Amino acid sequence: MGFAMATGAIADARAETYVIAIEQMRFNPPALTVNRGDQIVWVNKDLFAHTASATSKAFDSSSIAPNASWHYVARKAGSYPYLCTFHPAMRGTLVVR
Ligand SMILES: [Cu+2]
Repeated sequence: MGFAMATGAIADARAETYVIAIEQMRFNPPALTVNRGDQIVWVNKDLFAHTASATSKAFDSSSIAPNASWHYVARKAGSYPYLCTFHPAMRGTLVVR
């Protein structure tokens, strides 16, 4: 299913929400590809705070408390490596197409 060629307003009309769990010091899934207009929700399932911070500064959740979440709507295509600023070994990549 799906229409790989969908772009622009059509893609927005089909916007989806993706969840990235933050648990056990990892982003799960560590790599995610979405379309422009899609929403990504990072849900912190750990017992301490994390961030989802693009190394390019394109997005930055700032501190996400335990059991809290942060959402972001991807507007610009690109590949965005990100990390947790509190635990820089925690890394993920968001690809927006
Ligand atoms: Cu962290």
